[in-house]
Amino acid sequence: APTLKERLADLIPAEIENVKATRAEHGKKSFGPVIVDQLYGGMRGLPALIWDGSVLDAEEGIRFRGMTIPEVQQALPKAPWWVPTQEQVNALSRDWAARSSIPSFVEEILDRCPPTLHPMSQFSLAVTALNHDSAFAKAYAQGISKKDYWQPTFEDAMDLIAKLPNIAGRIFRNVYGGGKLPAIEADKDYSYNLAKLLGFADKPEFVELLRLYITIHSDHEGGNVSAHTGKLVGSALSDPFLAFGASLNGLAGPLHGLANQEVLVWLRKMQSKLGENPTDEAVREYVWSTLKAGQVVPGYGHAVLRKTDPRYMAQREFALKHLPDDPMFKLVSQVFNIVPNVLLEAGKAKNPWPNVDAHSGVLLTHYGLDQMNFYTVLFGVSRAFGVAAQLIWDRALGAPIERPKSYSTAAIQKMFKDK
Ligand code: FCX
Repeated sequence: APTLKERLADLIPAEIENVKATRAEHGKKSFGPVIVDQLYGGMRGLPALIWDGSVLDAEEGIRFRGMTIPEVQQALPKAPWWVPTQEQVNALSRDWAARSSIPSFVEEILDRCPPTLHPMSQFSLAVTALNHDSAFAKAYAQGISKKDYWQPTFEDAMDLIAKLPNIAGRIFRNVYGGGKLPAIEADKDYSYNLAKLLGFADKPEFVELLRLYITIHSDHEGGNVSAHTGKLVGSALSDPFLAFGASLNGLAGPLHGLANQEVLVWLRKMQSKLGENPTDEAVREYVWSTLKAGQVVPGYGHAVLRKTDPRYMAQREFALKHLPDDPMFKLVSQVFNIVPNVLLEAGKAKNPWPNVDAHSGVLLTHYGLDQMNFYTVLFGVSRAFGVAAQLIWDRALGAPIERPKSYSTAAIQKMFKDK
């Protein structure tokens, strides 16, 4: 059975031809007009990127290489991302374990961070510092040919993914205690090892949760802030560590990945204000008070989705199966019944439905991982899979440096003066 790298080496030549043929046949075709509002409106809906790992449909949600989340769960009951056979899963797990240690200077950087520095900032520092040993940066300095870029990119991508549990585990223990980091086990899968480094390996249900968590957070097509940032920075031929470090800084924003932390903070505040078992009316008023204070309801709304996020539903199903009576899950469900109506009534949000972040924190809390400002680190570990995969493809297919055109307001006024 081929390794992941051998499989890629097989696929790349045909994909290069596929892209060539697609461009030859469709390269000059238009997607329709670009309107001025899209320049002012955060490029919403602007067709601008190629991203092969996953595609997001506004109604249906995410598909990974054509598969919905339930289909992925069906195909891979233990949901270890790509690999079809158990033998290949094991080989990949062993490969990641062998690559998992981080340089001692990176350990020192983390150990010197004050525990008050947000875990995401620590995470980004450490990932950026891994560029010290980048195979791509080294090969580039030695004059590697463009057609071979993907190979050291692949090595860096695998190193990146492999080293994240040790980085995340070290940050977790430095900030919240829990003693010395245990060793990664080469005969166990990635999620088990991540759980172990966080101190949760004795909870099989938590390990199962991490498998689901990592899969559903791994990729959400190319236009979201973390994915696009990684692709953009990678397009300058910055190596995968520099590119993914930049992704993490975007993921750390409250409108993106930090929302999972914000949701828990918001729920906790609600609990302390309203007490246990609040009435629907009290919750409704609390939601309104958030909106009236000029704040967003975290975990609700989406730039692309217009239905309940299937990533939310997958987590809800997990909760219904494993923790139906958890009081915080009950509150999350109650909020699910109330917030969409309030957002519709308020009339601003284009999508009143919950996204992935509305549910993840309550599951982690249930198993004792209640350190809320660590949550986005887990999102970041997961997102590495999607970003790293696209970085490999971008280098394999010779993606050029990104350079969209910007305009000044004066230029727009002049351009459309008499139109
Ligand atoms: N609560 C209150 N107001 C909301 C809202 C929410 N949950 N969602 C959108 N709105 C508001 C916007 O703030 C905007 O107000 P404005 O006209 O005064 O500027 C208006 O509704 C229209 O925004 P809309 O087009 O619907 O949404 P955007 O594409 O601009 O933004 C996000 C999408 C996700 C950023 C937005 O819905 C939001 O802020 N949600 C809360 C934060 C969150 O959950 N983020 C995580 C998203 C995601 F899944 C992830 O990346 O992890």
